[in-house]
Amino acid sequence: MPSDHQNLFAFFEQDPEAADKVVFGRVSHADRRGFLRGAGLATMGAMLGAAIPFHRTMPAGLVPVAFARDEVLVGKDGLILLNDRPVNAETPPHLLNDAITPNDRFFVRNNGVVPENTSADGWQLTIDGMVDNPMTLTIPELRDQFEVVTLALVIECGGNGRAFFDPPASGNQWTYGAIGCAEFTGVRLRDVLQKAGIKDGVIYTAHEGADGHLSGDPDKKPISRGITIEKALTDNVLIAFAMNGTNLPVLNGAPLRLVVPGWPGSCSQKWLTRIWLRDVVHDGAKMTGTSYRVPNRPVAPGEEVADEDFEIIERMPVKSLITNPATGADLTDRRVPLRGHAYSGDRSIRNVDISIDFGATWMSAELDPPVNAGAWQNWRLEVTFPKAGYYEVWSRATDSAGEMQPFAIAWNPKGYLNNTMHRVGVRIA
Ligand SMILES: Nc1nc2c(c(=O)[nH]1)N[C@H]1C(S)=C(S)[C@@H](COP(=O)(O)O)O[C@H]1N2
Ligand SMILES: [Mo]
Repeated sequence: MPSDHQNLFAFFEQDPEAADKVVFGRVSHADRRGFLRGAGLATMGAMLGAAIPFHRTMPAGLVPVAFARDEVLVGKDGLILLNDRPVNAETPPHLLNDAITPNDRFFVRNNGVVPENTSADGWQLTIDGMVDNPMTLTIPELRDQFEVVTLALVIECGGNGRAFFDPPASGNQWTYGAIGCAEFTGVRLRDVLQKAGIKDGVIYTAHEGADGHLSGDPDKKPISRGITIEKALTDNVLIAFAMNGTNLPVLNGAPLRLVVPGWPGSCSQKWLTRIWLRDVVHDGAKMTGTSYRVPNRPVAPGEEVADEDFEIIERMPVKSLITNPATGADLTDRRVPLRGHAYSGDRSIRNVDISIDFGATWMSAELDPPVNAGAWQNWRLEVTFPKAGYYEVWSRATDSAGEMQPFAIAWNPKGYLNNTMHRVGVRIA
């Protein structure tokens, strides 16, 4: 497949013949004279889970919408596919209404190709680099040799909210849903590194996973990021082998991943095979250049910024989400139970304020404490809209350091860290 195509739909537009081969690979060309039949029809029907009554008028080269989405989002429910190669899919905010995000609603951000083998049997994690005792551990060894903990932890992509940048920033056009908070079970990265023995002079970790580069070149890695050793030694950074009480989904890094709450999702290496310690800032794939970096000073929208003026993103900013009601909802009851979450990297949330009058007045929401550091905090507020009409609900969180969500985006060239207030539009009948 050409690497520049955005998704199967675009692929069909660009090169219907090639796309046809990829999608209907098991059907020989001679079998398909303009419409599906025989084995091709049966295969397609089986994949769709239903017969196709109008198969005679279904043109060759037409990819069923349902098929395109299901094929790449196995085990996911209601996610919006932004790209299928690599797979990138976000969760609409109203599907993030649960206190803990279920596995089938947890977003997917891949930079490369999912590894073929994601079985826990025989999976190995190597800890090396600047350590006294390099180690290779299986998942049962991790479980046996270290304390196993379960923590609710947020993972948010650094580019969440990029879709709202003007001028636009290239990259996945995430709106709100490149975020989730799940209960991860695993061992602390700190405990494993301490057992390996951290040598003097270590300043950074470096992470590697088993996924392949999009080019197919086995010598290239899709992504290899790291974190400061200080962050690595905090007590809620996990090497996780379970998510919400079950195996990690394949798309979310099965059988083993890092979870680095509060920092860009890219730090949370999936399909984890190696962590090495370094005495320099890690320079792996997507660590250098302008990847996951922002200017070290405020810049005007559209301003050119020299590469040396970028710095690595560490903690993620204060943010909130409205998860009920869904934007665009038509509501008949004027009393509406608003709900959502709020979070701020390495900090807690002090309060969440809600406006239903375009920011003229604000009401304080009821806010739960985090179940543990690194979890989002749930908030709720019942409001009564005064009369029928269109309203916007705005949410604005303030964190423990007093930082508050802004109204406007602090623009940066790569479209990271958009933490503007969440706005949801509703009509009251
Ligand atoms: N091995 C590997 N780990 C990875 C990635 C990847 O492409 N490969 N993507 C990273 C990015 S950019 C993000 S935002 C998170 C997303 O985690 P999720 O797909 O489980 O939601 O995984 C990170 N870990
Ligand atoms: Mo990301």
